[in-house]
Amino acid sequence: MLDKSPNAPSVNVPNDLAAHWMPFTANRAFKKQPRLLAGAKDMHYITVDGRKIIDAASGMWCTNAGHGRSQISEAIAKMAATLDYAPPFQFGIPQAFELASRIADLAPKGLDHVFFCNSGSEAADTALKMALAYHQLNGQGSRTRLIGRARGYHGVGFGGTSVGGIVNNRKMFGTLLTGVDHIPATYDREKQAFTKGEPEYGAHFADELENLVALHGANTIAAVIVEPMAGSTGVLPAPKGYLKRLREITQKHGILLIFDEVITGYGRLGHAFAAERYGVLPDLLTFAKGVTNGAAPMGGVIVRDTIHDAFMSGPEHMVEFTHGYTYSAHPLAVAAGLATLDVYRDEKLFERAKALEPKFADTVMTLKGLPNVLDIRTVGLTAGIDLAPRAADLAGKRGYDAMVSAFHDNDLMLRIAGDTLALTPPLIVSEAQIGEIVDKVGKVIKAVA
Ligand code: PXG
Repeated sequence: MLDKSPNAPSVNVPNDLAAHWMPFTANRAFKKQPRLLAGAKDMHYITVDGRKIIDAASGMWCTNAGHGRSQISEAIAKMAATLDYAPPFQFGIPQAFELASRIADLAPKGLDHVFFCNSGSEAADTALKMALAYHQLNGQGSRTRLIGRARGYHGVGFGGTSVGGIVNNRKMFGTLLTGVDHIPATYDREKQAFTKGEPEYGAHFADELENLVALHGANTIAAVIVEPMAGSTGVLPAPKGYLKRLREITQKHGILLIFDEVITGYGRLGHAFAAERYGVLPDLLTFAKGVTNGAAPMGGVIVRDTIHDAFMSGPEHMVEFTHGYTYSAHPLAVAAGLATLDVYRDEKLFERAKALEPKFADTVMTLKGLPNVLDIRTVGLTAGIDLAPRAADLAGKRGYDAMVSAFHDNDLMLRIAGDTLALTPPLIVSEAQIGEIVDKVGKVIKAVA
């Protein structure tokens, strides 16, 4: 507890961790044995006690170009000194228009307009609201249902939580949005275990959408939102042909398709966006994280012409889409975004991810056979490693122990989703560093056996 007695110092530093209620964190366990970071450069974090930790998580799927990129920090510093803040409603900054054009250029042809916000959660909620409003404008206001997918993650807003399909993230929060339904997850361990890349089995999971259409009526469904590769739930790559089939079914029924590319965007799967990898054009595409290399909060939605244009009607002095954030296209985030895209382009990092994918997959697969390893999945520069739970009533404990062992005993940062370890290193990772990471993960897996 914070000591608020009159004689206590006004801030109980450096060891009082009580005031900061940490997000998505086991607060009590953390505060008993904190994992505190002080710096970062390239592939490494530096802890407060000066240890160098190899980052197998890109922070949190953010720093695709690695840490401490001076081009990005200098752009932020310059912008901070020049233009601290500019109102994004009814005013704008030239650089925001430039960034939007460059993002639209990176996106598949047909996705041409960019709406900025500050996070993946805001991007998901923005896309869902756009879908609902689009149908209203289009004379199809009965289309109000939103469809997500089991094991999907779309952030923590009420919209994203509602369409999300990770049960633990939903069950504390009441009724959420009404009219939401979910298609099943695409994972079947018996048929897919130890697959590199997209599994052969599972395109038919998309057909479940037809059942929801039959149940609810196409004329009540506004949009379907999916991650091309489900990240937070433990790295579930889309089965071959799955996304194409989802596109065909949504198109047939006039349902909008939203790709949540908060994780898959900006090179993670070897392309600017996963939509390109799969040759599937969604109607809306959300991004965040990698757009600024994590150096400033930013998210956004890339939108098809037809949808954007539907809004551009009515009196010209009127706001066309009654939605936005005080910090939409914040100057510091815009500066970070432009510098980040320069780095991605100049260092050909998306191509690099693609070239490294086979080596990464092969190296991670060498962990097969270690104690408790039930499955390993890889796609792009990402891998999920399922460990068996310690016991039926101890779900997530082995995974948690692995994260702790990685950080404290093996100088490794990884992400966990329950008992699944997720590896998602910066795209600058070298082949030797892939080997080093996998070697450390092997040690961690043995340590928690
Ligand atoms: N959509 C997707 C697909 C995401 O992965 C969000 C939306 C929400 O983004 P914000 O910026 O609001 O957090 C995410 C976030 C993990 C992990 O360890 C993943 C995320 C966040 C935190 C941890 O897998 N993804």
